[in-house]
Amino acid sequence: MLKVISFKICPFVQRIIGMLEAKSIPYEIEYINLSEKPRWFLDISPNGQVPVMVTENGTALFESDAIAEYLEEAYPPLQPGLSAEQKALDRAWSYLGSKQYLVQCSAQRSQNAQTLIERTKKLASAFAKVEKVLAAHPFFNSDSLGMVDLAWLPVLHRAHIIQENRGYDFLAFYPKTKAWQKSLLATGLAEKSVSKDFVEKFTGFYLSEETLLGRCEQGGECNAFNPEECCVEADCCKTEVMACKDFASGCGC
Ligand SMILES: N[C@@H](CCC(=O)N[C@@H](CS)C(=O)NCC(=O)O)C(=O)O
Repeated sequence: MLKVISFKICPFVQRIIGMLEAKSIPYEIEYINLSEKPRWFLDISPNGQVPVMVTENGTALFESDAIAEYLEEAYPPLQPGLSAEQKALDRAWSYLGSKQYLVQCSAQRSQNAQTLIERTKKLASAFAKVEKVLAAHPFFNSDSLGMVDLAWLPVLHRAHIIQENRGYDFLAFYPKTKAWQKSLLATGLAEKSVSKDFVEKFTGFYLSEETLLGRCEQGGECNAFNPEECCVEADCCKTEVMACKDFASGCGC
């Protein structure tokens, strides 16, 4: 059976588990402590990072993009019959998604408003790109789930948890992306791709007293700002650190 070496709140792992679940491929998971990586893990993981996926042949695959592409090639495809061009496009949109994982992690860990604004802006520039190409399909470019959907699943799932718990919505100004998020969440893959205690672990780390989002109260003053209308036009994000309450009026201008 395939084995995935994992860390509970890692978005790169979530994408891979999402693929395994979407394709109904049996797998097992072993969680490790990243601050005390076991010797056996370091021996099989060139970068010392999760996910690592050990195949049926005992080969340790690493790098989530490579693992996702392996799963799509080695098992029945999610969307059969795609042209080489379409596959290349899907990979490109998937890479754009996986590049946002660390951007989102750092936005969620922001300790003050200015940092949250800067980091939300970075994330928003990726949402603006997908917003332009999303059409009238429930999923990224189709009526059925594909590679791009799974690459963005961790980002859209985490944005949803933040919004539910704190009212801060990274997608507030991207209605098509929001609809896409809704379709993805309706598949149930978000829950299936994480551990049972994921929300607790995730909010414990990203919504702790140490983070600005953690200190903002649900239904309180912390609203998402519109980076396009507010920051680009009014250039107001150059202001110094703002308090949580400044979000109430967009980005405080
Ligand atoms: N480029 C890697 C990134 C994976 C990654 O950053 N994993 C994090 C956990 S989310 C990790 O293992 N960090 C431990 C470390 O870098 O030492 C991939 O796509 O698989």
